[in-house]
Amino acid sequence: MNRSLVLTSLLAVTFLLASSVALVPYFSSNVVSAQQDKDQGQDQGQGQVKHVTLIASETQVQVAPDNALHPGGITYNAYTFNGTIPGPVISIDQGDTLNITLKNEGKTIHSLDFHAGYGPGKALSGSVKPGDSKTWSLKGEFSGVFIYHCGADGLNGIWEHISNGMYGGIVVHPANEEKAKEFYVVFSELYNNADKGPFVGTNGATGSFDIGKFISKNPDLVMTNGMAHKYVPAVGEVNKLELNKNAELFKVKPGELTRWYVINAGPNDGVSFHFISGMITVKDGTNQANNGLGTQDRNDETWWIPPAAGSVIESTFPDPGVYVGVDHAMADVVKGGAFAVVAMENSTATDYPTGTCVAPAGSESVVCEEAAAAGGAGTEQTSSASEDGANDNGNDGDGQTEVTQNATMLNTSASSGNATGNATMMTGNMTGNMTGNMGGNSTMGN
Ligand SMILES: [Cu+2]
Repeated sequence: MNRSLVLTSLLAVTFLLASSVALVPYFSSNVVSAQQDKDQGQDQGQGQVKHVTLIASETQVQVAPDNALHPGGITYNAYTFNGTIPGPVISIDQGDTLNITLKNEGKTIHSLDFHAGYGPGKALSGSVKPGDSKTWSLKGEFSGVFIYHCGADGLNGIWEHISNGMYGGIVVHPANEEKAKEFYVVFSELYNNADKGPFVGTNGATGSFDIGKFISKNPDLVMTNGMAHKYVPAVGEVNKLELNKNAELFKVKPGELTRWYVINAGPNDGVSFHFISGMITVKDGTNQANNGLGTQDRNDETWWIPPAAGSVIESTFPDPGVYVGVDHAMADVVKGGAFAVVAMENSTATDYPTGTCVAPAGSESVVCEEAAAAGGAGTEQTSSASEDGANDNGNDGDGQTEVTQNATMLNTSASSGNATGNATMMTGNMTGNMTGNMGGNSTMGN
């Protein structure tokens, strides 16, 4: 399939990254309790026993930034795991046993359904009443990335609980995985009874689930990691439309292998996953011959991810500049389903947008700790040509994601990993006038 006229026109779009990258505060309560059960240790060479706690609750979250499309921004009465949409990405190695505790701190019945395995009482928690908790075990037999989601009360209301934000990803690393910079991206739809549509928004109201919009499959927003246009500062090379002045960006080194654990939570529509200016290789399912991820598709353009599915997408971004991951269904781009990727020489191994880092293969922890380690060591990264500073958060050794700051800093770079190593401020500084146009005439800050 050749690139369409629509894509050609999109290729001409420049994402102006003039605004510095400040933190999006909505992950601030993304708390994961996780530890390895060291006393149990190795299970006869069959992998390790690891543990994760997910806390179900009802939480108000911001789901769209304040921009022309959504004046005043949009907040929503969400249902969440660990306080955020999506829930945290949980990472284990193939053969590991994952002990899961689901604590219900909400006011309604919740539950959990893991697609990474099967069996009643294994993949499914069963209903967990408010105030209760439940612990059970799942064996990571098959590598890949899989969704987990709430199943409500024995499926009664599952449609609303998923729509409201109760989903996340579990990564099962294969034994022979190639090293890559890895990211967690979850696409999903939102059906909001307070949302009056583009350029109107909610007039300050906080919305809730809209069953009518849901049945007619007409979402107001398509979100990446819980927010529309979360990672898209602006579109337009000549006529600029600012979409998110606080957008964090995905940063990579030109030419490095990147691996994207892309989940489509749906709940109704698929994702036509594509990198503008990029190509993708899809690895998913298990290749029995080498016990690794099976390669489904190589050097292709767009990959269909149906609702309630995840795909492992690999790509390299050969030249400095801006690339854009999209749900290539154009209505879904307008509704928010896109994210900017910047290939820049001074990208670091730990400059992840908040909440997108995945614990690598062989990690002791089920959540990402890499960024914290780098921050604690006082890692500093500076772009000499930068006008604006950008600050990311890190994960500390307890597996708790902590937003360390939310301020934009001009003409500075900073690293302030503190003594306990739980404050990482990687600066991925972008030039104030960095334009990465899709024709390869990118101006980079290096
Ligand atoms: Cu639920």
